[in-house]
Amino acid sequence: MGILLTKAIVRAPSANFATGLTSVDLGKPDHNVAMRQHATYCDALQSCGLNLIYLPPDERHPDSTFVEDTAIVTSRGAVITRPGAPSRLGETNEIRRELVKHYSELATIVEPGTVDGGDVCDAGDHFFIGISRRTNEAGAAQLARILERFGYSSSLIDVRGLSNILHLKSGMAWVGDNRLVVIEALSRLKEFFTYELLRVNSVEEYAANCLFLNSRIIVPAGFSSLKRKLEDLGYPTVALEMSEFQKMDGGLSCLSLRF
Ligand code: CIR
Repeated sequence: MGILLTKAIVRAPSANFATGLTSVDLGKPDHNVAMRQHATYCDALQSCGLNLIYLPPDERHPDSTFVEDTAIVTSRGAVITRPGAPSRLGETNEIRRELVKHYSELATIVEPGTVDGGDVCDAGDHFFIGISRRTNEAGAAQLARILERFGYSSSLIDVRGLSNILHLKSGMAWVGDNRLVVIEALSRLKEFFTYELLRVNSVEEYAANCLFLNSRIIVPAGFSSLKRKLEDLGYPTVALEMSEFQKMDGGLSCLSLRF
């Protein structure tokens, strides 16, 4: 089991959300549909017991709905990241203003380090930190030292040669106990040898970014094999439409900071 989560920070997509970064070719997102999907996402977090903190949409930063990338929030302290995409650097200012209200221990990733929260997978007392197109070695090393100060161990996983995923968590999720959901490309890593792996088949890779919240699992809609696998293991699941966020390279975890 994981620690009980009680709060989440969310931020609805800004009107210019479609001008954000993307590496996939799935068409332009529709802002109204994205707003509806975001609202349903917020309802689902609430139904898992979280109280939501809503930040206002931010047109200066079209990717700012993906709040997860701006901080690492743990039960012992938080870390403001330094996002790897230059257009996203300014997103951390308002996240810092919010997080100081909740944390006395607030660390910061500094130059030349870069870290996107999407590369950081919290697996209880251990963290997996991805080195990716967004998180560099310097940032990963800084984060590992900060987490150690908080009393957590970590391992670094270079995903650049493994797959073309944007972030480590585009290809994996921790679902409590000793279980990880993983895409095939990550399934042979020595760092995962001691875990029970729930493999996601190649047509369902997007669903690897699922969200374990107070014993339920939120999955993206339309990926029935993973959903069934999780239900067979006894997890209650909630499926959410994520099409408009998928078009912008975003998954379920990206849309909130949960603590
Ligand atoms: C970006 O490229 O930064 C955004 N369009 C998507 C960020 C997704 N975030 C995440 O996976 N944690």
